[in-house]
Amino acid sequence: MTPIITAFEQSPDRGRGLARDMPVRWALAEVGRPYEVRLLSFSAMKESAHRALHPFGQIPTYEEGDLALFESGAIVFHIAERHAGLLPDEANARARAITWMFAALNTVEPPIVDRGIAMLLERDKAWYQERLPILEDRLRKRLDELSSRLGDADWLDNTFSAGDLLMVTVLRRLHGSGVLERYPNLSAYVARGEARPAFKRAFDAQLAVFANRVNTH
Ligand SMILES: N[C@@H](CCC(=O)N[C@@H](CS)C(=O)NCC(=O)O)C(=O)O
Repeated sequence: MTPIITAFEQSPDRGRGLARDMPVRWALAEVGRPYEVRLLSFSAMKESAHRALHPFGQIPTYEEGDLALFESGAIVFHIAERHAGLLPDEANARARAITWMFAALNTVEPPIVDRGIAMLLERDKAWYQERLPILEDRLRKRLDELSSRLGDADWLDNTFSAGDLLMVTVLRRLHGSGVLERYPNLSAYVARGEARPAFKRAFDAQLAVFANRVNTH
């Protein structure tokens, strides 16, 4: 059965692959599974039909037969568990790869998103100039730690896994900020992820949605 995922009809990132359908598309491409996409407007996301699938009225969701999932990390985990290619077979290596999935979403993404939100939405607040250096420091600390753990390895734990897929996805949020460039090994790590054929297929698929929208409006 072909899974159906949801994505923005008009992504605010203008096709840069930052919306969270991107890791789901990438995971499906890595394991070689075709999928269908249901595009949603911002208002459709908040309607009850979609909220039945996603309690928070967001994208992405994943439907496969009578299974409906939300949360991009849980969806990537589901895909990785059901198909070969994203988690090692050996039990301990598999557990470590899953640990990196959580680390990406729970430990590395929050300081990236906090800084991004502050810069986007809080610039006009009286406390912005005081808060920004605090957020920058928190992010620097995390990236220092991640960079020193990665060292000159290609991937976080030997072979590419769903942990790398999510970590690269999270780090891509820093594109254009100048932050990633301070860490040559993390920049190279992200570039390595983006060079994977499955990443390119997923990226092109989400970009086509944006390009199609621009061309038809
Ligand atoms: N933790 C969720 C976050 C989902 C999320 O933030 N989705 C965004 C797009 S990347 C969204 O739907 N935003 C529109 C909204 O919240 O109204 C996940 O990883 O799936």
